[in-house]
Amino acid sequence: MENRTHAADVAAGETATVAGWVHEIRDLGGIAFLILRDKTGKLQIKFEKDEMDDDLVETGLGVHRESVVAVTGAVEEEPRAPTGLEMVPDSVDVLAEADPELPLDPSGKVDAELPTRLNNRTLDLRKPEVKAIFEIRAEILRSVREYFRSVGSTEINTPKIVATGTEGGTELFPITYFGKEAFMNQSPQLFKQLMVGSGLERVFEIGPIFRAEEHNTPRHLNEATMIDFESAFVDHHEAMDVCEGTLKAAYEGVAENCQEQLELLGYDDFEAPSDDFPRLTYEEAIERINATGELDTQLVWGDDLSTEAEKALGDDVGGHYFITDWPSEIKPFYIQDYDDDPQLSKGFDLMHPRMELVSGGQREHRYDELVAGFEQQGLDPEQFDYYTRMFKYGMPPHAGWAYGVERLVMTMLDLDNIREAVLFPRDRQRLSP
Ligand code: ATP
Ligand code: AMO
Repeated sequence: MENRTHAADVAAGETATVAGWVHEIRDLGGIAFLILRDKTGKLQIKFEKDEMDDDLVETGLGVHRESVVAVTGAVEEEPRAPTGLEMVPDSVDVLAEADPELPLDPSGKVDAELPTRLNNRTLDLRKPEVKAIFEIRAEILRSVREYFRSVGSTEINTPKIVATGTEGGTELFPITYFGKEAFMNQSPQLFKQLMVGSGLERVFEIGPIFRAEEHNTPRHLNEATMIDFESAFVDHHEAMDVCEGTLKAAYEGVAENCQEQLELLGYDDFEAPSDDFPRLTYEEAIERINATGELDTQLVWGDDLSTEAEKALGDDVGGHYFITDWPSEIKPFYIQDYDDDPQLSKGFDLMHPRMELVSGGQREHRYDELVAGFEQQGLDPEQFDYYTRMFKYGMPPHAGWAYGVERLVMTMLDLDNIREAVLFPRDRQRLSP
């Protein structure tokens, strides 16, 4: 619609055409109002029944809620209207009639459970506070891309149909690929590493990953979006610097450009973290967790951190923090170990007090050590030949990491369930919409 004006942009004294959804019809007898809603807000359309053409009144007031209409009329100042402006219509076009039985009330007056909301996501996203989550998500991705550009990183896209897994064999979705076994990609890990040995040196990817997680939790999805980073000629500490910078850039972008959305979500004191994130070694982390006294059984060196342990430490630290120097055994084959202590790896995690946000580390770039690592983890290096082969031809020292976008959105906005941060979540029960 060429001549369309958004609700928030109409000005008193002008004639305009607005188009959107019928949010509500309020009939007070002689006078009635159609409240029109579009992506920018709402506008009151006034119908004075005795003074207006009957057909116009019938069309404007006879239409069901959530129908799509275009209205042309004069805009006037009206202090009693919610926005201080109202429109006196000359014409009302019904562009799409809505069924009077709605599966979900987009005005938000009637609450709906999450499954109903997800089954009717289109209607759910007509609610400004739901839409706000996705506007913020888009701002996070915009700020992150801009930050990556500022540190000289090139955006790449890697295959999502692959021959091997990287993050442990059990979480793969198998598919048939012209009669051969193939998988949906769990992580761009091996491809992004191959790129640091290419002329690109420093890369990032924002894309989907697929994990056949059996469990149903508020923080796991079967299809998630990852922000991956990998760079040649950096160690794990330099990679953590970029990781921290990325998170701060995301928060700063949202603080700067999403004021309206944050208000809708009830934040009046949203602040980007400014202090340096503490970097605890794994050993310090378990000591600190044990000292909280929150766990029934004390952790010993070599244990992975349970959800309870992560929570105890998160409460103790009180903000974002890194855990570095993990036991080699609980980190994947591609993470480099310390030469002087092979039990210890150069892997790290970035933690939010509520959960893990990022895994990363310095990578093993030496061919012989890499192949030995495969064997130690019971993997067949032959299967990964497409990857290991390139380590014979000049693979620089490198490090990198990956964020789960939904976990970033979820922790930033304090959402209870990760599904709130995805338009169309994929979980154990949900394959459509
Ligand atoms: P990722 O799987 O990507 O590494 P994550 O946060 O799920 O991210 P895990 O190592 O899988 O990391 O799990 C971290 C902690 O969460 C583990 O200690 C594990 O006990 C706990 N956890 C994993 N799955 C579940 C689950 N289904 N229910 C409760 N806790 C879980
Ligand atoms: P990892 O497996 O820890 O590391 O994944 C990185 C981050 O991705 C997010 N994430 C998920 N989010 C929602 N649902 C899931 N099922 C899910 N799985 C993972 C988490 C997690 O911290 N290749 C390494 C990264 C690297 O070393 O560069 C990897 O995939 O926020």
